[in-house]
Amino acid sequence: SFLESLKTTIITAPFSGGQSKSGVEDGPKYLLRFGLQAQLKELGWETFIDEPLKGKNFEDLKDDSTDVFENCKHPKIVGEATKLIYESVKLAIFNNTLPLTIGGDHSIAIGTVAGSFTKYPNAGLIWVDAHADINTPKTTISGNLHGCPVSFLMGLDSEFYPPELQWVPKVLKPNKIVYIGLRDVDPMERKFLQNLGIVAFSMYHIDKFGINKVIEMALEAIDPNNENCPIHLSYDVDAIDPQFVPATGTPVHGGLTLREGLFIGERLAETGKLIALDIVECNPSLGVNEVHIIDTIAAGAAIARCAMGETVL
Ligand code: 4U7
Ligand code: MN
Ligand code: MN
Ligand code: MN
Repeated sequence: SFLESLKTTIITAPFSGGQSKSGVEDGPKYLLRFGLQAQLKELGWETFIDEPLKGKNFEDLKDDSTDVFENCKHPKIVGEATKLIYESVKLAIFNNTLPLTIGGDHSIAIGTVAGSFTKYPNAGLIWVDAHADINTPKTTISGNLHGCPVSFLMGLDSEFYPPELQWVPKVLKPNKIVYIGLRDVDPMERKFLQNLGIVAFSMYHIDKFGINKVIEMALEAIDPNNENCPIHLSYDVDAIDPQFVPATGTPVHGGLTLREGLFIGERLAETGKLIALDIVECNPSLGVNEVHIIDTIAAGAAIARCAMGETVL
């Protein structure tokens, strides 16, 4: 195992500037209120909390109509928030703790992956999501940067980057990321996946092979020569079907069952290779009723617990 002992830093990332809906910044507060920290302690983890965005008011800055670059929305605040998260993840990981970053929208993964790969350059990234999040400032239609984190980490179309995001180290090679759960991929994103030969398992593959086999293939893809590569898991809760996880910004039907979603975590815990974990896109404001909110937050917390060693027996 890469960790000497069970120590985790819960990094709160209450940030919504990577997309237009408000409420996703409350994800961390709800996950903590739900008891995530105590649950991890129960599993034997010594827990620390870091709040890199404390005292910042990124919500108000979302109204700044000058914070645009081409059709990219809010590059200044995304650049500033992700840089702070990057520093926090680096600190946590160099202090031999597992950074568990709770979002917030998925743009924060610019910071988390840049941070973890700084310590572990040969790591593999498992991206669990309905979406590929590999648009670039040039290809994005929505202009929402939560649909772009992977491209920044790879340096795709880097001549089109807003100045505030030019600090991002290009740490990710196409053969070191694998997707699980895809079902809503934009045409230009599909081109990137094809041209770069990125391994991706869509819902079709999960139906065809089953989730266990898909994870085995995913692990093999990022570490074909069995070199004990560390793993960063970036988990967008919208990978799971909206019937289980309704309170999220970009829900897409036809997703993972809750059990499939949790099995991914359980199986990765079993490898002992996890070095960083992100849980993103829980948006309590988008629950139509209280049950929607509880289901979504409970699923987010359960993913974290499973990936961090919770077992039934
Ligand atoms: B998420 C989208 F067009 N591809 O770029 C885009 F479909 O972090 C969605 O996975 C992005 O939730 C979804 O806006 C980002 C869209
Ligand atoms: Mn998504
Ligand atoms: Mn995502
Ligand atoms: Mn989303």
